[in-house]
Amino acid sequence: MSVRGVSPSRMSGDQGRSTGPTTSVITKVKPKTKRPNLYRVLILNDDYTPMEFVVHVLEKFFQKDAAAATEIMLHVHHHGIGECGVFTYEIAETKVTQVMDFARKHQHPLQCVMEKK
Ligand code: TYC
Repeated sequence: MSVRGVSPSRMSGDQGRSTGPTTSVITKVKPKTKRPNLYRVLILNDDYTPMEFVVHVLEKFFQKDAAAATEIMLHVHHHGIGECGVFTYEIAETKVTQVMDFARKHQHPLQCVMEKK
């Protein structure tokens, strides 16, 4: 021990840096990619919206070809509900709004909703 507890090496300008044995802190780098929350966009059956209109919606807003759109429309017609696609929150919300606005503009009661996967 030296003057007032300061070791001799620190009295000559080492600014408090260690003069002793080297120690190391090992840090683990965690890969930080997170999977986004995903949402299903669904359409609901009703008694009034024409089948051709639903097929058109699936082609226009969900990039389905005629065969895929017809298959989804018939599934909804027979089972009451069906999936148009799976998207991140903002995209799903946009699709729902686009479909609801388009249906209202054409005075059809078609309903479109999203649900968390
Ligand atoms: N059920 C409608 C009819 O018979 C057709 C239809 C299908 C409506 C799917 C909505 O999401 C729907 N005209």
